[in-house]
Amino acid sequence: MKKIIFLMTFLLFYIVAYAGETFVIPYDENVDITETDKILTSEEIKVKVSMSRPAEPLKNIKFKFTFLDKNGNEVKVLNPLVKFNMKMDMGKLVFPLTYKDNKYVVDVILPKCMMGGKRWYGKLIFRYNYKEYSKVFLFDMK
Ligand SMILES: [Cu+2]
Repeated sequence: MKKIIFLMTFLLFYIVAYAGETFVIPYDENVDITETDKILTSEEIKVKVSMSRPAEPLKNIKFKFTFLDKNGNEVKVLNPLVKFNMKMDMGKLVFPLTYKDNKYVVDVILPKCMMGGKRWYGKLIFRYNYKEYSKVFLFDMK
């Protein structure tokens, strides 16, 4: 019995550690970067999102983010990171962004969906002017 409890506890810890965050949004063409770069807008800051295409599972995908203030000037942000997930939980996929040549970049390798799903969601999180922002975009894998 003790062994089983130990095993169950271990399994539970494993599941919790592996579980990612899902952030599914209804389809919105304005945030679909499958074919083209998009600009995610909000009152204070705009974010241009670029991706190397086509996006394929288990292959490197390069994401670039440019942050623009109200006047369209490029600005720096704090602690930018991007999370990825599908409708089903594909695990913890969190990547901090690196500032390079006036852009925030990250190279990502995403797993292959065992259920045959193609649609991925990205959640960009950063701080700007003492506020935390999060923006969700989506794309389909090839
Ligand atoms: Cu999946």
